[in-house]
Amino acid sequence: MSNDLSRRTFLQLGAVTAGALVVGQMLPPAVAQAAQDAGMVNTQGDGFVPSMCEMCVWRCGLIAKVKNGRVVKLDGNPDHPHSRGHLCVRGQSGLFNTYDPDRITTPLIRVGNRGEGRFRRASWDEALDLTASNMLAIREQYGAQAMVFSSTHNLSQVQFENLLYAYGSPNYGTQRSLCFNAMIVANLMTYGLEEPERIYDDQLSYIILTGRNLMEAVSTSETGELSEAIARGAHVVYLDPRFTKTAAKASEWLPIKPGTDLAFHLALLNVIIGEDLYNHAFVAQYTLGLEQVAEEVAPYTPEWAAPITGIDADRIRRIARDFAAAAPHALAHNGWRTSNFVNSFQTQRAITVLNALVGNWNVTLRAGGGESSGALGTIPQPPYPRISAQRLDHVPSRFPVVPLKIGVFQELRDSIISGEPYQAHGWFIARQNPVMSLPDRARTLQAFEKLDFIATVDIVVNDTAWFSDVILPEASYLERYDPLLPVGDRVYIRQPVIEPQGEARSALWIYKQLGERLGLGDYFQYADEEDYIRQQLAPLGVTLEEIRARGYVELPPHEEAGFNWNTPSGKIELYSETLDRVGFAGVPTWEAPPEPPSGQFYLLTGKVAQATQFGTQNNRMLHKVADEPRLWLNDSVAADRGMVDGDWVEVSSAVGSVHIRLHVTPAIRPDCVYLTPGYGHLSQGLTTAFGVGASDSVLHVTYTDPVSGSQALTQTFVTVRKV
Ligand SMILES: Nc1nc2c(c(=O)[nH]1)N[C@H]1C(S)=C(S)[C@@H](COP(=O)(O)OP(=O)(O)OC[C@H]3O[C@@H](n4cnc5c(=O)[nH]c(N)nc54)[C@H](O)[C@@H]3O)O[C@H]1N2
Ligand SMILES: Nc1nc2c(c(=O)[nH]1)N[C@H]1C(S)=C(S)[C@@H](COP(=O)(O)OP(=O)(O)OC[C@H]3O[C@@H](n4cnc5c(=O)[nH]c(N)nc54)[C@H](O)[C@@H]3O)O[C@H]1N2
Ligand code: SF4
Ligand SMILES: [Mo]
Repeated sequence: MSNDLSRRTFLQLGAVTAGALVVGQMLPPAVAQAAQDAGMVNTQGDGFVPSMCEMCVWRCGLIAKVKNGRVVKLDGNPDHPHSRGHLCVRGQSGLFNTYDPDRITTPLIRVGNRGEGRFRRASWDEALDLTASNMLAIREQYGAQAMVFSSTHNLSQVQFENLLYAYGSPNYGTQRSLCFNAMIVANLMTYGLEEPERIYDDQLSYIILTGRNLMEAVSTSETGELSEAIARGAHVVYLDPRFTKTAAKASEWLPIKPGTDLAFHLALLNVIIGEDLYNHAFVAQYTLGLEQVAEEVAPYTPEWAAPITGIDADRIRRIARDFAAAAPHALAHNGWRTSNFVNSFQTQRAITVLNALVGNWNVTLRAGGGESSGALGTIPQPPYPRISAQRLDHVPSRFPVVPLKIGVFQELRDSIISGEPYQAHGWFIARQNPVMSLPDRARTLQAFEKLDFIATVDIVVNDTAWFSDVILPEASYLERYDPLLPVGDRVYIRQPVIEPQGEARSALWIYKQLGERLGLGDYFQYADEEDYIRQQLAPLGVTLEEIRARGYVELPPHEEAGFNWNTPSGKIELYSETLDRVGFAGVPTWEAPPEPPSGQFYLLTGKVAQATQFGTQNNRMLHKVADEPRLWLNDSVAADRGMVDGDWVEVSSAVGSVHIRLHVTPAIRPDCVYLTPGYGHLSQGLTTAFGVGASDSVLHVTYTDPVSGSQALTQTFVTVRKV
């Protein structure tokens, strides 16, 4: 396209988009060319490009300000329902991840021993050939099942899954069992859907948050909606052993004893059923199993729950009555990373049943909006080979109600160590840091020792890459295309706003190259990233240029399919025969969580607003604004033990110990300590984060909820000793 023509196109576009988009000619050639093709050109060399954030999985819409080929500012896109014009502190600081001096700019191949961190630069051809030849050798010698694949939720995951299923391995590790399996499996068993959508409308007046720290563990749109509800005067009950920023905003903070949220919710059910406060019409029409629940919860009175939870019986009774009175404008929030104890599935079931009993469906909860990804084109591919090998994470044999796509990651790791039911030999890891995110870091490293080959796809040498044989550098989210993302009635694009650093390439490109070398080229029928997106857009009759210019396009209106509860009975299953049949309780039931022996503490983990998981501590801007990570210890306990703020302590669990300084505070229960996750990195390739703080993953013992497969992090008990 000639410059003239593209300038004309820009002028036309400017008229319809109110001049929102202008990308400069001084951009690097490939980006400038693409920008010109999309008609986003001006002569000053400055521009604003719409795309999507990836500093966490929420994917807010952003507008990148680009100057002379560099991103100089990131802002929220008002045209995106997640960001609504706002980016959180991590999103605003995202350019420091892209411009991290520790970015890997060429493929790396290990030269020293694993864990020594000695690598040499390699060409893409060499690194991809080496990866493919190892994967082929493993498949030939031991079968495809000997190769493990793992990745955390991201937009190119669809092609990651394509690679793994085409290769033929059943072994897939996702972050979900480390995150929200308990919530998802409970929703599936009760409503037949993974996660209901929450509605914070003007009338929502009562919210119970069970450890959902929305003010710090941010999901921009929902955090905003909660703030608005609080401003409107909604009553918020917040259960957390720790006084978080959400506790500070709540109407009441209940510093519940860890692991006893189940007892609290069972007592709410007891009052609501016992005092006949439930929604008869809704329960009769849509649910089954009230009698069984009523029988089960009869003994779980507030007086029963009070000594277990540490919350007064009167208060529990009042909350139950007020919640029911506010219904249907009342929401018991499922929580998200609800992997605290092996009874977390039961807690989640109790919450799902509570919501159903008060009939708040289609008022505060609704079945997800049914995004019409079906309207997008798909990339043609042959069918996958049949996979008959057993899975190393024991799904479904030991975890019959856990969906295969979700899995139980920590079990997969442990089977690599045990070599049972067979020995794994290779691990391909993308966009994930299991060395930090799985409990018991020493065990994860032990698993690595069992493997002949480890390859990682990342943007820096994260802790997992540090132990890998090959590291493949992905272009950052500001430097690449990903598959399109439908959100509601629109589809959004992530597009390169700058050139990649060095030779970094998109995951779409990396998986295709690898697929071709594995003889799986038929599964990757796209010429390049732009061709991939054009194939997705084809049925919409929209061009790549149009979506690049606006950041999104509308999807055609789709017919609302009549909604049915996708359970075996077609009703909300307060009692689940499915659970009963496989030997689990059919209704929510009390399971007492273990308690720390005298002198030990529950170890709490929990997000902070300025970091995402284990992947942003090396961001120099976020590093500047972060507090020094310290161990929270209750002030009266510290005084009893002769400890003061700033003391160095040794924290020890059954599996590890770390040194850290104390933060002495009244903001935590006396029987708990809290450590910020994401610090104590092993990789010296992270020059900003290395040496800062300590890792709670070193301390976490691996416990797994037998129903949902969730890890149970708060079930780790520690001693604290002054050093
Ligand atoms: N800034 C930021 N935001 C994020 C993320 C991030 O890394 N950083 N990550 C995103 C992701 S992937 C997720 S899953 C969500 C997670 O968001 P949340 O579900 O809010 O999870 P956490 O912050 O891990 O833990 C919340 C709280 O649980 C408390 N807790 C521990 N044990 C118990 C218990 O037994 N009972 C109760 N009631 N509380 C307990 C902890 O003290 C902690 O304050 O956040 C998302 N948002
Ligand atoms: N102790 C403890 N353990 C936990 C939790 C906790 O609170 N405490 N939280 C749990 C939860 S809720 C979750 S969801 C999991 C998360 O566990 P993981 O998914 O393993 O952790 P992340 O830090 O999200 O890993 C993301 C990786 O992606 C890399 N990355 C960033 N951008 C890109 C990119 O553009 N391309 C590629 N290829 N890589 C990129 C980062 O460098 C980082 O290494 O951890 C769980 N484990
Ligand atoms: S919540 Fe923050 S980090 Fe996550 S996508 Fe939105 S702006 Fe980015
Ligand atoms: Mo998560």
